[in-house]
Amino acid sequence: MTQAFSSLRINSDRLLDAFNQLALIGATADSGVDRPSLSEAHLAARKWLHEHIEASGFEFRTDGAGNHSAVLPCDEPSAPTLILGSHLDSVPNGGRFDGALGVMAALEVLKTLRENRINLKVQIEAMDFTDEEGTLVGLLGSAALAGHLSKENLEKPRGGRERLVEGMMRAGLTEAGMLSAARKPETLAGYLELHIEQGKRLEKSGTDIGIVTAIVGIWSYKLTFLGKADHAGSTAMEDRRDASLGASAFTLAAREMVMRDFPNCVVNVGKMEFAPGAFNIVPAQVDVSLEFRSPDAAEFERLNQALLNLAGEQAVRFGLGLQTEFFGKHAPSLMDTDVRGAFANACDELGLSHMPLPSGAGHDGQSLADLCPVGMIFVPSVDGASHSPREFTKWEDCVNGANVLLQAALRLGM
Ligand code: HGY
Ligand code: MN
Ligand code: MN
Repeated sequence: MTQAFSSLRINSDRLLDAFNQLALIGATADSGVDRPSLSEAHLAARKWLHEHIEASGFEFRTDGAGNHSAVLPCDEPSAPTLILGSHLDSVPNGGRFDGALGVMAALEVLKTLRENRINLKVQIEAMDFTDEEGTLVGLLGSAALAGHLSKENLEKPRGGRERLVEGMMRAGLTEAGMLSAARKPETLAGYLELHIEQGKRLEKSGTDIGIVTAIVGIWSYKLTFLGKADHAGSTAMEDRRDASLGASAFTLAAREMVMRDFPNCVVNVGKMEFAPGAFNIVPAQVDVSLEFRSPDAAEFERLNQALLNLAGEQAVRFGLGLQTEFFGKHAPSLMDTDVRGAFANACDELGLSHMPLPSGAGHDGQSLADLCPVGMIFVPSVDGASHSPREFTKWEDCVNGANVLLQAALRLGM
């Protein structure tokens, strides 16, 4: 990369202005955002992004999966594309930095490259991927772009088929469109993402930038514990087949087992739905939303079997039936060493401290890691908070991340 560009920096005020405008869309009272994928709020954010991209003078692009992007072409029309991106959808009642910072920083990099008339060897694209958070399917847009999305994923989405269909209708998307959004690997030069860490390691160590080494794999299930509805007052305790007992005992036992036997994995029960669901009815059915994560592909089979065995044991213990529905898996993926090197080199150039970090969060890069070189950087999360309105990253750290993204794009794109 020519030395001339090593002093190039993004425009912090312009990035902050765009970031703050976006944060108003779907904003919650406590400075978070509530923009589940393809919800009205998320589509309003996408409408704003579309208008902002065109008002900024870039070509706007969207595909069958609803991914939105700005394109800065290079002189060679047949050159591959370097994608910089993240996602504008949020978890319910989430934070305003998760995903949004990466999309806006990517767009700011394009603005900086263009106003400095820098012609790269690659097209460069700033991307907002659909449903990164998995309130519908999970990594939906990036999986579609990578050609990994299956009909099965759309027929049995972890967020429920009805919600997916409603979202697709709202957004004007079709299954056929989603399943035909794949890009040819040879058209992709790589994928870079700036993201908040969503943990405490950078803050605790006083490090400016995390250079991601690997992204964790994620498997999801719905476990259904089946008992018998009965009168909550007149049914003797010993006569009850109470589905809540199996669900609760499983949740506690799963946590203990993972902490004891799978120390580098995590397990989460994010939701329990009781039916019929009334004060005075013994629960007949409890649906448990189960997710578990490991950085090691081989470990998943062992963890999967151990958790299903545990669910079966708790069902038997309380005289319950058990049904399991598997919602698919995202494999763990290693980040590209050359991309990691470009990030490290950029940090050194910028005088920013950095450390290698595995990601306990899933990200769109894991959809693309088998197609092209993928890399991610993290910036510190205050108190490690994320997936909560408490999510916060200091603006100076956001700017640092955007400048590392810019300098890495120059190194990889020249
Ligand atoms: O759930 C995750 O790991 C990410 O925030 N989608
Ligand atoms: Mn995210
Ligand atoms: Mn997230």
